[in-house]
Amino acid sequence: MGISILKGDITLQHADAIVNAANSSLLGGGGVDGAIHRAGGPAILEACRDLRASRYGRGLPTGQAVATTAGRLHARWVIHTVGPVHSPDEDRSALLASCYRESLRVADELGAASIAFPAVSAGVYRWPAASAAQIAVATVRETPTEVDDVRFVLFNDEVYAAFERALG
Ligand code: AR6
Repeated sequence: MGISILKGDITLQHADAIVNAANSSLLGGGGVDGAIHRAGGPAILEACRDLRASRYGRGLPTGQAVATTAGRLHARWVIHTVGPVHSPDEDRSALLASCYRESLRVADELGAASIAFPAVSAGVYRWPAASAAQIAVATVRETPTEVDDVRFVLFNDEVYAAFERALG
């Protein structure tokens, strides 16, 4: 498996799966979530509503992942995962690691060969960039997967630099 980092907008990626840093409602939001829904169009929200009605009436729990259509994105699937809100009082890093592990598990189930991840929790959920990057890179390295192209697509310079350092 190859891991690469790129600077830019994840909605422009061509990949089998694009990961969304969603919230439990699965009904959209700001940040990368808003960008994915805007670029991918209404089919994604429709699929999320169906998931709410069928499997996730109480929302998608933090640390889990689920796939939908990618709508108009240059991808086959969007994999929605819910990162933890960073807390200064409680170590929630296992939940952040779970987002990457579960996304790869879903990608394997789908047969995805390539996947693009944003820096889950590193925006609205306030996770410090260095720690977010370290957890993301370490978890992907440790997770057995059939996905052979893993990309981290980072939107801002600070987060990109943190991933560069984490990758070594
Ligand atoms: N492409 C790649 N990365 C992006 C893009 C983009 N188009 N836009 C933002 N980022 P965030 P979170 C980066 O806030 O912290 C939403 O409202 C951003 O700079 O999108 O997990 C959800 O609905 C940051 O580095 O996600 C939830 O309510 C990273 O993506 C909540 O925010 C993650 O920032 C989730 O918060």
